[in-house]
Amino acid sequence: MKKYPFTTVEENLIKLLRDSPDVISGEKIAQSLGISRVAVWKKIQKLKKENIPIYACKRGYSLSNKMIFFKAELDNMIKNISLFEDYYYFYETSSTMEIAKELAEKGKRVIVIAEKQTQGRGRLGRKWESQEGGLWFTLSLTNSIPLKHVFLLTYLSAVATALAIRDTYQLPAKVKWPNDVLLHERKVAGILLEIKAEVDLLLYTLIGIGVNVNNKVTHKEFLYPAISISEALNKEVQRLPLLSTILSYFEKLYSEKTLILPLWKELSETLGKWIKVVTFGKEVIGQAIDLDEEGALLVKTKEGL
Ligand code: BT5
Repeated sequence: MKKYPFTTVEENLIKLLRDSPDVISGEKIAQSLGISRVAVWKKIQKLKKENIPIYACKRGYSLSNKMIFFKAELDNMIKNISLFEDYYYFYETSSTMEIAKELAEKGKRVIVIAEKQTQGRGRLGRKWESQEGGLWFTLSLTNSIPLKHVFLLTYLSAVATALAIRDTYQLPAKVKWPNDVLLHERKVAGILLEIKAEVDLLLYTLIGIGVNVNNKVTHKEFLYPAISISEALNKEVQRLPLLSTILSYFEKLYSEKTLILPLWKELSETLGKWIKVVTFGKEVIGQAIDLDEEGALLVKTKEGL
């Protein structure tokens, strides 16, 4: 499996298209990159085959999605993180959970990032819309943490994501039980935890994090109203600072697990509210009052706690 899909020439070609405000001719590209026009044409055909949205017209080429992570940026990001040994980046894939699972099966602790997922998933077989412009990634951990503490990783990831959104964009992100991050009472990010365990031994954990950044979220059929960072700020934003900040909070909280639940409570949109918890075949209505030390939500109902 390749960790980065583009060669240096392809990256330079993408950068050229990204930074050009207008269509750019094949001749100009050839000159800038120091390659022949035939070579430019071949590269463009290859990138189009990989679903990079390059459009061709009589006057030349343009790129419709300007959001692509470059190798040097990702190399730099991974250098500052010790929990994960490497990254894998895809322009388009089924789901980063699938790739991360394949790598975790081989014992790899990695970060898998994609610009676009064709089969992005949520919990309980739900669909996760993952168009270009968002931040979609999965972390695979093979470290042994006791199975009974695994639940903490969902809280940890939600807190890391909310804090990173606050730091990076100065937006008042909050956490909602059990796995959401909200902005202005709408869902801006979701966390998906998947594990493989044998009896009480944890083999690996996959943590999927999806943040609506520059992607559009207009779908009315979502369970909960959604929002993106760019919608909240009314402009497109950089995603790399967000990714790096999520990872550094992740690492910090992973090594100081006692901070996780207090921080979650501080950032919580849920505690104190009247809520309806829908579980398998059962609904509980009451006031959310606290989390217990195992992460369960304590709800005060007419019948008691
Ligand atoms: C989640 O599930 O919130 C977990 C989302 C995890 C996504 C990441 S992206 C990287 C990694 N790779 C994957 O394939 N998944 C992970 P859940 O609580 O079950 O919420 C799913 C529900 O949210 C759906 O049924 C929709 O109603 C709604 N939804 C779908 N896409 C959304 C989006 N982009 N923004 C907000 N809500 C969305």
